[in-house]
Amino acid sequence: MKSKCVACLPVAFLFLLTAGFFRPAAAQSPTIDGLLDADFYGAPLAVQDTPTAFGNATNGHRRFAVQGSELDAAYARVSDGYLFLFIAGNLETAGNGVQWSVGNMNKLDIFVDAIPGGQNSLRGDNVFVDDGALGNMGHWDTNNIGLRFDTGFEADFYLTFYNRTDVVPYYDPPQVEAWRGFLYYATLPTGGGGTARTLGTAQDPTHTSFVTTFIFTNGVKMGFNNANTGGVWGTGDANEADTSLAASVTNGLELALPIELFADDAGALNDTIRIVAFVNDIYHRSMSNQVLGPMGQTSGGYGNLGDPRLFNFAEFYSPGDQFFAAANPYPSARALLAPEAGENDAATFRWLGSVGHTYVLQVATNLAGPQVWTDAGGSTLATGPVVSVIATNAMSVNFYRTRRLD
Ligand SMILES: [Ca+2]
Ligand SMILES: [Ca+2]
Ligand SMILES: [Ca+2]
Repeated sequence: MKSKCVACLPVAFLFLLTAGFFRPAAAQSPTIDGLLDADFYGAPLAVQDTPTAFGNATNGHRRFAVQGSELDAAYARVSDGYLFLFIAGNLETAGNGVQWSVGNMNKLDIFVDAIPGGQNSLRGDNVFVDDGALGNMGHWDTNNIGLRFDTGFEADFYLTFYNRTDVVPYYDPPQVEAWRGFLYYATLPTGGGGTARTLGTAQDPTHTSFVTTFIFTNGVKMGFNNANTGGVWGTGDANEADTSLAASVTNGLELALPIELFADDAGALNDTIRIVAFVNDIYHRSMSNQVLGPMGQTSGGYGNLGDPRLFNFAEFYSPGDQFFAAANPYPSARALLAPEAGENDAATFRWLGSVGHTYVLQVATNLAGPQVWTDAGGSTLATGPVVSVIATNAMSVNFYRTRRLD
């Protein structure tokens, strides 16, 4: 196969940056189902070392975790335009007392540091999301005493997830509890404000049939398996100090998040994406001791972290880093990926794009003089972060560029 040439042109939309090499195969992706793809994710980036003071669930249902939340391990990998995130553990489901206990509506809070700037201490004027989550964790006076992260961790983005039931009509019994999951997102600009989105509401077709992969807006996908009964024990359990099972948990929350969600306005991202995750209460006002990276609490000193506005991950009582880091191979959420060679002089061109927008690949045979660009195919709607277009007759003398049409 001849080497193909790809042009680098300052078009108003995207640049082609590569210079003529082909990748052998598409990057692998995990199945987004809430079960750990160990081969894909590799070793955990953080492992829990502290028993849960928010209760130890023992019922083992795929959706409903009764009376307990724990975060056992964190896995993350950036590939194919996504940040794939797997948080092993379980999150207490707030039932309605029909089939499932009323319980607590625990919430999983996730902060992401992926671009320069951001908030090392949460401001009080961030965007309203999930009934005021950020305001409840942010500054409450001029002394800057909102939730503080470890030194150097400046959060740029926020995600929160929780699960509960709705009571819905059925025939026998006449009412059942149907599971619901909610995922929200917000930006955390250095100067406050920001924007918020509901990424998705997860809902199974019936109370006995379960969706493997929830397809949300913005290209986000979610899998959730809440059946963990292993991992860390609860505080007060006879074997509470035994955290050796945390790394073996393979159930949890799995997210495929287009990296565009973590880019700046120009599409740029840091080469390392840092993440802190912890379990909070329904109002985001009372943090558990389930944090990744872990709190390192020792026997006799177990305890929840309390009001986030008064908590500081950089203090002596929070030793080590309460975050984990994933390498990011994409300098931009608009990056060109290496094209793939096909048969008969065809080539597949791939680039990162915005889900829901339409692109076209254009070709020119000569960059000297007046440039004539023609469409190398039809328009393509981005349904995921990687846009893929096959060009036929992709001669080595051709130059390609991509254009966003909307
Ligand atoms: Ca999986
Ligand atoms: Ca940052
Ligand atoms: Ca710390």
